Amino acid sequence: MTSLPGFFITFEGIEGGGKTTQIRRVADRLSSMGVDVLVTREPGGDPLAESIRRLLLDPANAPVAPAAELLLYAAARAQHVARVIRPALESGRVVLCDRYSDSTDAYQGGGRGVDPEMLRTLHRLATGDLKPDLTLLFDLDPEEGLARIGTRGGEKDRMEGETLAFHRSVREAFLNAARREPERFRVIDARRNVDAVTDVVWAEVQTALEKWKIGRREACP
Ligand code: T5A
Repeated sequence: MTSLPGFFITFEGIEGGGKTTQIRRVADRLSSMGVDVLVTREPGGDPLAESIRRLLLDPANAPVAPAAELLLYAAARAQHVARVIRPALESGRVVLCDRYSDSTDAYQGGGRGVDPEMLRTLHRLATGDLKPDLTLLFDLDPEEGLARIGTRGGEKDRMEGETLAFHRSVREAFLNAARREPERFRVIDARRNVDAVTDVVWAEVQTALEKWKIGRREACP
């Protein structure tokens, strides 16, 4: 949990879980209520980090050595946290981030088999141990998620082109993370239709923000 004045929510899950759709809906609702909200994403969210994103997702760059992949995701995050996320939280904004360090644990840890201790060290370096206040994990079968991505058309990016076994390991790693930190994670059943998912997501966000506002009032009566 961050000790900064703002509130940090991350949206996580396998490909096609619907994070991007839901983050936009939450941002629209919060903005219409007058909440100062920042929407951002990983890898990306800053010009340098967006350049790294293009390198990472370009299928023409396959195969990428696992260590190179890990370090590029970490480099993008270090820049994003320092230049975008931390300043926004310091100024009291609500930050909605499409993927964050749990994606590294799931994809590079669960998917590629990078040692968890190594991941913890890199997170400390890249984020200064900045953790989300709330993480919404959009969970569904990878076959279904990849089928959704397929209906969008266009070329698959480098990660989407990984095997089904890889995506299954990633999903399992996300679910394990949620089991380890139940106070931070909320697992959302992403198989439901978009509006039904929004209802659940919105309820979770409202509850978390209410607690945050009460905490702020108690800190500065
Ligand atoms: N990565 C990322 C790492 O390996 N390590 C890291 O540290 C980080 C940060 C990022 C890639 O990088 C990897 C993970 C990823 O592979 P990306 O383009 O950001 O790449 O990929 P995603 O985050 O997976 O984003 P997508 O936009 O592709 O997928 P979303 O956000 O899960 O889904 P969304 O909302 O775009 O929806 C996908 C499709 O499904 C439909 C939508 O209309 C859309 O067509 N849809 C639904 N259909 C039916 N029912 C619902 N409930 C639906 N919700 C959405």
